[in-house]
Amino acid sequence: MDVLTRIEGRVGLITLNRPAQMNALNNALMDQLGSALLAFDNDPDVGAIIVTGNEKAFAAGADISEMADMTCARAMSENFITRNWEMLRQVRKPVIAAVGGVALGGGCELALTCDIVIAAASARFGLPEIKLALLPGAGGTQRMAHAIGKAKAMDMCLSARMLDAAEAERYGLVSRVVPDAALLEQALALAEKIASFSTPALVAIKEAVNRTYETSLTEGILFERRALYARFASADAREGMQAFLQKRTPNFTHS
Ligand code: CO8
Repeated sequence: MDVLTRIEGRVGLITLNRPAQMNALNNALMDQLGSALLAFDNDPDVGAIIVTGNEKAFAAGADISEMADMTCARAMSENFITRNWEMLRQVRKPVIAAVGGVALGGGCELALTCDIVIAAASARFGLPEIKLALLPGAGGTQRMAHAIGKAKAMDMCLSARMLDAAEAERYGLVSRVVPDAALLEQALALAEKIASFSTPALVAIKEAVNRTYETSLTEGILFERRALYARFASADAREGMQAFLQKRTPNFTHS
């Protein structure tokens, strides 16, 4: 299998598993990744999802051997990239990328598609497609510019400059940098914490934050407000507020 899955507590863990190819993303891997993500998204016992690789590579980008003979006509007729990448956007629960080693090209775009990126101290991020006379094709030009601003995104895309983990954290691409050996443990701790909260509230927050990329401030604020009002119809919000007032731990039923 190119993708391994397991559940720890309320966390769905997905490990990319093509170590000999630095986890290069071919269609088979991406199809399995999409299926694994959707399965966890639909599993009521899972509250958060982690995508990770190994210590050398989160993923070194699109599989160049699969792409080398690609033609424009085939890319269009096979719906190259769109086919299995659009699935990632359908995932409603929080997804954490735990990045060790390189996240390059499509691998960097995969991390950018996740909701939170946590990086090992030795992780590196890059969009080196220019070296192949290509360009990012899974949202990298857009999401990187949103994540770190135009100047640095242009630098990465045009010069193939790589960021180390500390730079990536400083620029806002990564939310936490942890020692290499602690990556999975820290990612699981973060995911467990997130998954302990009310799943419908997490889904509402993810949807609202993502609105910022799609809409004006006025519309986004309206969207957020309606989402908050809807929370007042939920058992979990009632329980969360009662538990606070009664000085006890809330017992969320994810409803
Ligand atoms: N595709 C296919 N095979 C790869 C890839 C890749 N992207 N990256 C590494 N490999 C393979 C190597 O060919 C090598 O195989 P073998 O042992 O059979 O020769 C093996 O993995 C180990 O690689 P290296 O020997 O090169 O290991 P190094 O430690 O010297 O270097 C690097 C590691 C820096 C990761 C180097 O391999 C590298 O630069 N790889 C290419 C990175 C790259 O250019 N990525 C961008 C690809 S284009 C892209 O992602 C477009 C995105 C489009 C959307 C996504 C669609 C899925």
